[in-house]
Amino acid sequence: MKYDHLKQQDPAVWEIIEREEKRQNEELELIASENYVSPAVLEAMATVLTNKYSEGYAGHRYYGGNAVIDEIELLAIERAKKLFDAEHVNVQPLSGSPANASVYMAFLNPGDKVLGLKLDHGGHLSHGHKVNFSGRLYNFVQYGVNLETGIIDMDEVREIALRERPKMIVAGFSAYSREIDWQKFKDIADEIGAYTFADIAHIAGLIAAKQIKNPVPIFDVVSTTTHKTLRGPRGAIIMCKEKYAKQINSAVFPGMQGGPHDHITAAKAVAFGEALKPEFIEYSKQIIKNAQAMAQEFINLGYRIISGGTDNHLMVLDLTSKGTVGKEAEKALEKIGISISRSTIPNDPNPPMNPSGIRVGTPAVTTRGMKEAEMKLIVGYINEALENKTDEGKLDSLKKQVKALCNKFPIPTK
Ligand code: DSN
Repeated sequence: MKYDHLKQQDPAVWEIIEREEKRQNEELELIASENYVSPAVLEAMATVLTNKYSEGYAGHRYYGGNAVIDEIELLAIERAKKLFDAEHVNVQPLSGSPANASVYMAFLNPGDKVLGLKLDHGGHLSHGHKVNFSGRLYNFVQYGVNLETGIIDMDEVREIALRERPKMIVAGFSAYSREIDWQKFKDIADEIGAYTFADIAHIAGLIAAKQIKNPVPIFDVVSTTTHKTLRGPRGAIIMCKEKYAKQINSAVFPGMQGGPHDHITAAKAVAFGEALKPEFIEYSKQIIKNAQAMAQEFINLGYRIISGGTDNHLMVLDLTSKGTVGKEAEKALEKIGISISRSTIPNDPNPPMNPSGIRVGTPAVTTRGMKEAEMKLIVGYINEALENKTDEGKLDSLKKQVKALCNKFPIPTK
């Protein structure tokens, strides 16, 4: 990108951004929650819409001059409704955790009981971890995956739900590679009269492209970030049944947030427009094919994948049998130009800062146009780096190979 004014006025900031752009171009992004937005999404984010305050909703703002902003917000809503088959959409949440905080605020009182997936089994901090606002404000009880299969044990979910009788059940994850049985969650919730809340942040793009089942028509409320598989700007949306529209809107504003970020709303609209195109379906199919090819190659090389494979864009690798841990692996891979995130494995004996596993995902490399053959190469680089993590010469040569691969698959700029 050209940032002419920035370069001239503030070379210090410009130079840092240039270096990050270079890093992104020359390195491989395997962090499952990251992606590369299109130039159109980037352009929408850098517009004069950032100048506006628009607390409230279309037609009912607390500031004047919002007629044009109303149009962009309504367009984003209309596209999101179409994409997810949603009755009501709020496009104002600033990011995933504030979106989830708004959902809890809309349906719960502090102290209410909620059932969510444990963090070290693939859940998210905002699904009830004790250090997070969710675990501090609400009384979370947690379910996990079966330790043998690595798959969510729906019998256990039901057993806990019947015993604890939570007011809300949360389904969704940050590090889980299998399809979720939304209907089963709904059936369990119906048995006890609980609200159903799905956090589809990771898989929203795959759902929009109809490659993974959609909880929106089934669940009471669904949140998602917009920047992961959905490939939009950093932000979030909340979708719900029409009957909950008012309480969701009030929870987002004035409950949780002030003015929405209108430039980001515009970029969300652009991303939703892109996701409505047939090419996005092909992209999403390839994300999954790439993840499955990657998983198979890891298995071929003797890695244990939690749940034994993947149905989506990510997988969690247990590095125990490879004699290493998350932090060490992250460092070695950083040296060869591959970014991954450390990840806990179910019932991890190691602490979250240095857990036993890593999480890898394919949304970003798929955006670059890479396919199954490249996934095999990448797994080979990862394996060699982990097996030679103290051999600087070897790591250096791998770094060159990673860079050469990146040069063959530039980040799309058109
Ligand atoms: N930080 C995101 C992830 O990596 O999954 C979730 O918030």
